[in-house]
Amino acid sequence: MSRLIIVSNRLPVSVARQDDTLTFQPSAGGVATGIGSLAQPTERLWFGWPGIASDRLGSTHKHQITEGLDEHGCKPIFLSSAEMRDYYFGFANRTIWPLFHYFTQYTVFNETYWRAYRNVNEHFCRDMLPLLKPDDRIWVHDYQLMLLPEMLRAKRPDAEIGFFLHIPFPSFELLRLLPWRRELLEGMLGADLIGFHEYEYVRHFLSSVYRISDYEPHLSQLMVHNRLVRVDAFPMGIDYQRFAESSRKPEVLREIDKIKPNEGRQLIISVDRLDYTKGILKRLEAYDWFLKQYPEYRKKVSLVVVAVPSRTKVDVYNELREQIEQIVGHINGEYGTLNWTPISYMYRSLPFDRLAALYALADVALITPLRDGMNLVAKEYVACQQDKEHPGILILSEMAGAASELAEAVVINPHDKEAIAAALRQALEMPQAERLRRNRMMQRRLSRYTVARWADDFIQTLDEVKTKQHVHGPAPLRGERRQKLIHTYQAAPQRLMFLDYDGTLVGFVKQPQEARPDAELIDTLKTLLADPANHIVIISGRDRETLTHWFGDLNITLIAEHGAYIRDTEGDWVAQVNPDNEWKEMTRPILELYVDRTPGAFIEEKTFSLVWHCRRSEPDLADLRAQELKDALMGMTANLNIGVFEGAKIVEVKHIGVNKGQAVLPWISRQQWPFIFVAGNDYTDEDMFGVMPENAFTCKIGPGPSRAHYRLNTVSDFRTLLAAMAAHCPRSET
Ligand code: ADQ
Repeated sequence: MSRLIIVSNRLPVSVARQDDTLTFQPSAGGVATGIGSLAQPTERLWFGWPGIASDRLGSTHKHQITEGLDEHGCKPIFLSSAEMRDYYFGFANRTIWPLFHYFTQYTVFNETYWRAYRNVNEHFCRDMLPLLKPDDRIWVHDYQLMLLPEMLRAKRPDAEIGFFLHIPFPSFELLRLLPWRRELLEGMLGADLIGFHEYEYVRHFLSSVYRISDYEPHLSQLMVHNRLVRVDAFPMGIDYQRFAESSRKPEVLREIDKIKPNEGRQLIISVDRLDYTKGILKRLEAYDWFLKQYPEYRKKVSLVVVAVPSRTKVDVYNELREQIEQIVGHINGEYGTLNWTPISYMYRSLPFDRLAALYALADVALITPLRDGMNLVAKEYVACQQDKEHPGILILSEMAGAASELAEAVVINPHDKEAIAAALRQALEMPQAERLRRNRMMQRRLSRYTVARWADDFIQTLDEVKTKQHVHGPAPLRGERRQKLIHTYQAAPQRLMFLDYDGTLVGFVKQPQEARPDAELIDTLKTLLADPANHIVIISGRDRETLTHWFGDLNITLIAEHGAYIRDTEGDWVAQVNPDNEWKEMTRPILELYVDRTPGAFIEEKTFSLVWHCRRSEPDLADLRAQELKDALMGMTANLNIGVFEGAKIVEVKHIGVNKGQAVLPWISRQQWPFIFVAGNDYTDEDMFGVMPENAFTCKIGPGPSRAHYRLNTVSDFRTLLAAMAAHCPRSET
């Protein structure tokens, strides 16, 4: 059975050192609980930082830590204090965290932090590789390790890799601020399945991929170097049973007795890590406003604020702590009396029993993050409302991922102190039956989609993606297949090769005229042509002038405009159909209209076709306009001898008798070729693949469905293959 490999910044076991003694303390975080109760029990191995900087450890300690963690199924990634400073407190928590939570004012762009982040991701990759087995499933977690999926993929192309982001994914407008945005996206796209808490984040991610990378998502799926990648929402749940049943535990009941407020006073709680994203300051301001606006509630309510210390090595967190303490002091000073303190403040982590007691006792939970990937506290609080006599009610920020699942809470905008004050009043006054009704609906949902279901769902979907990847599509041209091709090439006394140009021999550029062949390509072609056994045809959508200019000096056959013109090795260009171009004058005004309406679009004119390009335009607008243009052209060309085709960022109107399939037929039927090789990357090349005899090696360059038998991922892969063929030519052997 395959193992499950979990990777996260921290291990679920904390290692502490007192003098020379090491202690290992397992912590039941959400992910660990979910994985621990997977429906399908699997062998597990967890990689992460053990919690002590490696420069404080000698080799004996490291050895002891490795052995101690082994018993918990964990493998340590030892990181030094400098690595933690720049990678974790630097790039992860001073760059990604604030930016992804829309706090641009706290976002630091620092090259040193970025380098450390990349290096630490590489460090994880390096340490993991020797311990991985071929059929392991790897699940990488969170914003500290966004580059890791691609790094692992580079070394293990067939690995099954999932990635889950626990924080929000921001809109493109935010992500574009980041100088390393492309690297982060490419890093995540190394995974087969990318999960987020909410569909909103899926949408943002796909829209950024569309705008920043070269991949085009379709309905939450995209092809990355011929690998199907799925992106989906998996809202993380909680261990519902544990929280729902907690108030029956004697330890929790004892805690409840200890902290119960005075009879008749309602208890409001606020529980979070001390983080600016949680909106604690705004919450306190709103409480202040509430006491001012509704003085009748003074002495009738108490607010307990629990703030868990967090990232104390980052300045803004310390500043925030001071500000919170000041405002707590101010409110208590302003409204407090001898026997009433409006706010009790605790800056610490609480043991489970105490936390569960607080949840159970509180009449209202005031959870108002300014941004939050999910927010599990809100779910835990709802799960703990099992007392039918005194059910509590949740007030929740609409900016928390949890808000879409907890719609029966009193949902507020965390920046609107009037609304929060009004919500507090509404919650405190809410009749018991209404509280019960709302909680019941939320509890039903939370008890179904628990953290175990979440983990199961993710793993199952990951398996499905992996299965789907293997089902169809051209086979990768590597290993034995590649050897067979080279072997057939070597053995053949006559060889015929059809090579498309753009996207096959050279990569795409924004301006078509800039894609001229480089010296290396010309050299490879010359080497191949020096072998009299080779007959090479460059077959392109380009016009005659361009092809003559680029390849006119070579002893090569050229086919221009998708087969409209052919130039044999030494002859002139010969037209293959009669040019009848009246249709151009009819369709040109429509194409021009769509150029005017689409900034960045332009028209390319060829003898037998007109092409509308939108590669330089804003992608959503370009898609919309391409569809509109296609519809408009279809309507008017229905009775003419022309067709309308949509390709990669183009709409082309062309003479119907002209296509690459027709153009190559005479060569194929000329003789029995022991070796035919055809390479192309887009829809026009499919016509060639379709007419080839069974023994031909047809090769699609890049992602997407194809009639070709084989696939290479990139232009550079294809050029490496051409160079390998050239290496067997007579000229290179001398
Ligand atoms: P966090 O930002 O840490 O998590 P949250 O989801 O609320 O936020 O999880 C906090 C956890 O800490 C809860 O399980 C809670 O029980 C515990 N906790 C809170 N206060 C505590 C206290 N005083 N003592 C002990 N434990 C306490 C990040 C993202 C979230 C996302 C989670 C999970 O920021 O948006 O929901 O990961 O993906």
